[in-house]
Amino acid sequence: MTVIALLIVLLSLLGSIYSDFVYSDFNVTTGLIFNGAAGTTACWDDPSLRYGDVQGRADLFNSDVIKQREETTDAAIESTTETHLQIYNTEIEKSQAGFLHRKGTLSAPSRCKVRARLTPSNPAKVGTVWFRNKVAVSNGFETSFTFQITDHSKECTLHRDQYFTQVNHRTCSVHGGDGFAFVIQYAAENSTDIIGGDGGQMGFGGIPNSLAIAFDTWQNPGEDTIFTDHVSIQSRGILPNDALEVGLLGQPRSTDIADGAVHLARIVYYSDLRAEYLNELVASTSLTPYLMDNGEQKRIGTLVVFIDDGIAEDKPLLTLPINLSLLLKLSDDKAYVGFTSSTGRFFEKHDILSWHWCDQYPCLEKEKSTFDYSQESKYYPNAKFRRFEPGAGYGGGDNIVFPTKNRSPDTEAWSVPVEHFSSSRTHDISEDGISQVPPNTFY
Ligand SMILES: [Ca+2]
Repeated sequence: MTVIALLIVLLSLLGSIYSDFVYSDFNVTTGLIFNGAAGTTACWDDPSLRYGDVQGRADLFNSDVIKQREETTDAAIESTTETHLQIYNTEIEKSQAGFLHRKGTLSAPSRCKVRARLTPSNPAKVGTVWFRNKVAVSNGFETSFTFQITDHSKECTLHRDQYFTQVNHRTCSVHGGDGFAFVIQYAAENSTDIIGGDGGQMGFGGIPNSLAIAFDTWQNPGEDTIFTDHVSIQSRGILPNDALEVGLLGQPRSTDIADGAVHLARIVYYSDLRAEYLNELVASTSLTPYLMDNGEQKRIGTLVVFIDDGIAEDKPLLTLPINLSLLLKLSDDKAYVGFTSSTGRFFEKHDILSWHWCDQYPCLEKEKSTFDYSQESKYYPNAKFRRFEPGAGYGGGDNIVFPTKNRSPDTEAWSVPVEHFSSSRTHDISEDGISQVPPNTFY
């Protein structure tokens, strides 16, 4: 047995130092903590799915019209904001499209596999979802997730003369905000209830000792340098994070985020410098303090963000050389990971459809190119999918042995309680979490 083979055996025996989990959907939320406006949704109101108070929390749809009025010496302007319906796309795009209008937006699907909805389509909401246990980050990790942004707000403006007698013109712009982020934070021990600021802060601004990979859908005037949807990396080290220019590390990169399509993102942190990705380098002088080794074991690493086709092609959207062990002050190299999002004056639904986390390299090498967009979240073949069989057992049948409080559409929850995790996962589930039927929802 070679030294390397021996090392691999030893590492596999020490498997409990690693974390590896997959949520192929969010029907079961064991291990997750939902805060603020965040919740799970099946995209329709199904009472049989209500096994926790986070289910349906973020389904809100802003049908109330928010009115604003401005008057100048020669004109009166009335604007209204509400959730846009896809059926009116053509009408707006033909004759009324105004400044900032985003073409071809989608309404949320009317049915879906249970997903995590970070914000509803409502103004000034903030939601966060954290994995309840700390996971190892500074020695390298990989995470993939699918997301979809729908139900944008629409602002329509009516321009009249100052006496309100004559309509000069009317314009409408469909464009929601503000975006969401994948966030690594160790604000404090057990800081899995933390929520950042709303609006342009995307739910992580204000969280200290954090790093965010932000998927920004709204250009904040004077702050965001890119006019279109973009991805940026935001951190102020141990200081409270900022989602605007103050917290920007490197340069943002433009990519479609809020066009209504399902997108797949993959974020990898290598614990060394990866020369093959340095063409996509976005470093700037703000990084200088973190561009160094921190002793023999903590060398400068490479944070790489891929999206959609770039994953299969191994072409990053952006690459940032950084030493996480210098940037963040962690406990045993571990931090909390999860998603944050917020809305402001304009709003949209920010949904995470699936999520895989791995800090044991190699992770998804085999699977990374098999994502099926028509199936949305089936990018991880090792994940076992739950199925719904009404009338056959728990959640649908006439078996009264099982408690009704935690009703779930899953019919085999008691026999395979951890099936939503990858087959290699053996830890990080609380003792009572494994034995409960179905597994407990932490929130
Ligand atoms: Ca922004």
